[in-house]
Amino acid sequence: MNVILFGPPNAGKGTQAKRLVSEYGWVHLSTGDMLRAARAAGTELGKQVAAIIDRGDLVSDEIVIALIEERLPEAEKAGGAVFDGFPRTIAQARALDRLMESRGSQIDKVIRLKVDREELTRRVEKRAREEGRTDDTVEVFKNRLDTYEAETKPLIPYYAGQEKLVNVDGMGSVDEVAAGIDKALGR
Ligand code: B4P
Repeated sequence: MNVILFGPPNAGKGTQAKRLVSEYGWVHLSTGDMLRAARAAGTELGKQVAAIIDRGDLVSDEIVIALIEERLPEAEKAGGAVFDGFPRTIAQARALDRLMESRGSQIDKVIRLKVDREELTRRVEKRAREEGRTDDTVEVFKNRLDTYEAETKPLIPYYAGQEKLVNVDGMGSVDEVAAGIDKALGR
């Protein structure tokens, strides 16, 4: 099973991805986590992307596609992947389709977490207190939301056209959202 968790910044994709991975043994493919790890390790890539992440802009398609491609064999061995925060542009989605097809695989479901703007802003403030991420300020969050509207939202019709998109209410508690995702996955 290959699942994409889709939604605006702070919708809870990472939170739900971790739960799916521990429940079903799939591999967690979070481009956000991979980029933050590169930054923490001080690699060339980490240095290249730090300012982009801090502004709330998107890192180049080429970089994130290469990060994902590298991890696909691991996901195949595990019998499934949860894509978290990827794809975020139409170019990334097309590249992912091509990669999966070339490996005799495919995306099975795209779970869209629906959360309104007020709740997303509340969660930024919460995560800023708990994790101290450099992109968790209200100002950067506004830019991330604008970027989502312009670059990522067009993926909704893209995956609806492939009949893979399922809307899940992301406004409830973590457990309530998890139950909605399980239902959408038929589990
Ligand atoms: P990401 O790491 O993907 O960040 P995210 O969208 O903010 O997080 P998510 O939706 O996973 O929210 P979370 O579970 O943490 O991206 C960071 C940056 O990396 C991007 O801005 C970009 O620069 C770069 N990047 C990443 N992928 C890229 C790509 N493909 N292409 C280009 N650039 C890319 O939850 C948020 C908070 O809410 C947490 O505090 C959590 O505890 C809380 N929460 C979660 N569920 C809740 C619930 N049900 N109720 C109450 N609180 C909840």
